[in-house]
Amino acid sequence: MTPLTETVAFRMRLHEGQAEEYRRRHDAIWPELVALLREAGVVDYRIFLDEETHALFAVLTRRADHDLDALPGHPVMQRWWAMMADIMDTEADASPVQVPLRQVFELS
Ligand code: RM4
Repeated sequence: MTPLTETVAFRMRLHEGQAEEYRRRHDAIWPELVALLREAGVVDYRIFLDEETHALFAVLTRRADHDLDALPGHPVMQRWWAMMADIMDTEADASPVQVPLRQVFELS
């Protein structure tokens, strides 16, 4: 049977000294961004910080029929990325630099 969800992970990088600010902004995440992520198929999304290296590890479970590939073109996503760009490593278009992570173990 085809699974209904899939979990992916990726790494981003926070600027040094911005942990509290990153937390603060995510505690106040815009309802319209939450709605957008949910509508695109995000079921569960967690971001962990390695305080030593400032690496952010995102673990995201999405519906197998998700529409996340359309997010970079969405104005709400673009506004969020522009707002976050001062505290994260970003690409030229202000999206965060995202390095995919390879799963090497699973117990579910
Ligand atoms: C992150 C970053 C990601 C976004 C989350 C909600 O800091 O901007 O791209 O998915 O916030």
